[in-house]
Amino acid sequence: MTMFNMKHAALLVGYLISVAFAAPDLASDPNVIPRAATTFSNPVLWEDHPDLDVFRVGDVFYYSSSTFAYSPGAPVLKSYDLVNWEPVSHSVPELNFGAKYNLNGSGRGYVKGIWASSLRYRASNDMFYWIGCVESNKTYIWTAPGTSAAKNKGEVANWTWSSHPPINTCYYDCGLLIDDDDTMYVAYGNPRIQVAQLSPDGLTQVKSQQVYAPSSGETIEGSRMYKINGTYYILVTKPADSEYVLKSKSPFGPYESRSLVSRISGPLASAGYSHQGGIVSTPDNKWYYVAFMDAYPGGRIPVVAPLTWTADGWPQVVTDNGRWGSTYPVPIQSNRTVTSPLGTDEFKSAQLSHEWEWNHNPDKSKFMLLPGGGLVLQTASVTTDLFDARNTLTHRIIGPKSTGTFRINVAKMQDGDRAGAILFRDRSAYIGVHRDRNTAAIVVVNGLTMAEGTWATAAKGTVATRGPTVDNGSGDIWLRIQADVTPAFGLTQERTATFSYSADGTRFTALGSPFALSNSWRYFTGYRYGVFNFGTKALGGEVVVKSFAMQLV
Ligand SMILES: *[C@@H]1O[C@H](CO)[C@@H](O)[C@H](O)[C@H]1NC(C)=O
Ligand SMILES: *[C@@H]1O[C@H](CO)[C@@H](O)[C@H](O)[C@H]1NC(C)=O
Ligand SMILES: *[C@@H]1O[C@H](CO)[C@@H](O)[C@H](O)[C@H]1NC(C)=O
Ligand SMILES: *[C@@H]1O[C@H](CO)[C@@H](O)[C@H](O)[C@H]1NC(C)=O
Ligand SMILES: *[C@@H]1O[C@H](CO)[C@@H](O)[C@H](O)[C@H]1NC(C)=O
Ligand SMILES: CC(=O)N[C@H]1CO[C@H](CO)[C@@H](O)[C@@H]1O
Repeated sequence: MTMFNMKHAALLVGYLISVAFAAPDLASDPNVIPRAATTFSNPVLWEDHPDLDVFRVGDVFYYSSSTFAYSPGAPVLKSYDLVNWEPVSHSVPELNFGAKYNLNGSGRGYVKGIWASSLRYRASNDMFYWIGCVESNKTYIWTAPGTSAAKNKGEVANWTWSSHPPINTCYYDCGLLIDDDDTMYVAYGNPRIQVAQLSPDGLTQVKSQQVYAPSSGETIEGSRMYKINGTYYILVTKPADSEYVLKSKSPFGPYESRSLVSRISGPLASAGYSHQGGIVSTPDNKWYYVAFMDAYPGGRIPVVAPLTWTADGWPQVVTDNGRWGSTYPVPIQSNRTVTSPLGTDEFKSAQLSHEWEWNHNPDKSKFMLLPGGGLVLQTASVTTDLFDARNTLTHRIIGPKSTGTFRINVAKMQDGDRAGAILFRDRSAYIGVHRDRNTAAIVVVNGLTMAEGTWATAAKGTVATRGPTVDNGSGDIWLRIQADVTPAFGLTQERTATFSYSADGTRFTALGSPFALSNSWRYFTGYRYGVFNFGTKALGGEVVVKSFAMQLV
């Protein structure tokens, strides 16, 4: 690995492919996403982006996903072709759901926070609306005004989000619809589906009523609401294996129901069924279903398939002999592209990119981006429990197999500080640096676990392997995790991750034994790469995260 900026290199290569077609050696590089292909492969973005809501403004597709206690929450992804996606904003810049989301003494929010929520654009007031129920009590609303999206064919120059007073009822798993006449509706509920009509400003409820209940007594949820050619549709999922379409002439029903997919196999082996999702059309009126599939240990990842419509207005998924296709023709041949998730981030912008989310709301006084590049992480908590430490910064893992490499300067760590690169989830392990008195040693720690269900810390982890000391010269150390997040449902053998370190960024030395990745879905969020720094004795120490590189292997 070199410190050459791979992200820009990948972009440049992508552009060359799109205009000139690829030289064979470039086309075979797994880190270059081909831009001018005529087919795409599923999953479209092998990253954990569950509970998706997808829609289009002009030429731009948008995708919102759920993030639980990670902060900022509810990333907004952008695409020109439904295949290549880049996070460009977060609808919830700070989790304003209560003190526990700060992780500083009032409990913690792991697995709570943002579940299935909804994002739509309202052209009449040029505003994006995000809405989501948190902890079964309240529905939170954030809006981004003044985006000029309608005027600029979907492009948004300025995402500035502000919060509004919550609605004091839970729109569980909600889906927004902005009707042709500009009335706003929300479909929600489990297992009975309700539709609420909102006030003209979209910020309070006018009325709400039940519109559908499954006769079978099945659990259904994950509502997504549409109006297409004068007909109302609500898509709902039966977790975690099917999707139904509800259809009516009125937003308040009565709704008829049909299956869209039921236990459809493919496109990946040893994964769950593609199910919960939404539908979206291209400017030339071709329709697509974007669903997610459970693919633990990686999380829930998006897959795309074309739709056709019956003469009486029911959507049908185009399958590959009954299976979800591994490949389909690309929805749109666009000469515009988005930034690849692969490559190196040297933290050179004034703000963190939207690839990053903290484990909870961060202590903003304890990190800063340096003008010349680099992220300073001062210790923000004194604790012996990493799950209690503030300011752990996480990044989704791209699958099926990738490396995440942090270059960290540890010269200013203090006695008792712990910093490093973690595989962050409810069953975690890390390669890091433990500074005790004058010695900073490289260690692999495993066995950090939260108790399933309560998410209280069950074990704080132990040093499994001790490596060399690092206090050499500049104090830069490269810490690498290589993770295999290929889905492994029903397999007795768990996927593993390995750890290595380097003093020069080129020659890496493995440390510790492979760490087995949990396939359980209960924590919902899949494994992430993360970087952390906390004190066990006192505040005052710091590390500088100089770069993070993610590469497929
Ligand atoms: C973005 O929009 C916000 C709110 O409308 C405004 O305060 C801010 O100045 C805008 N920023 C830019 C760069 O236009
Ligand atoms: C909606 O109506 C238009 C015009 O009649 C038609 O071309 C299109 O196929 C219809 N779309 C759907 C999803 O039924
Ligand atoms: C991209 O396509 C658009 C519309 O087809 C065209 O106007 C534009 O010139 C193209 N841009 C490039 C860089 O090829
Ligand atoms: C917890 O963190 C938040 C946000 O950083 C801050 O406003 C609040 O004062 C902190 N509370 C305590 C008890 O430190
Ligand atoms: C630091 O120097 C010591 C002593 O020369 C050496 O044993 C150790 O491997 C070095 N650490 C790294 C990370 O290179
Ligand atoms: C955060 C919060 O207020 N949670 C409450 C939501 O409602 C349930 C029961 O209705 C309470 O138990 C929670 O404390």
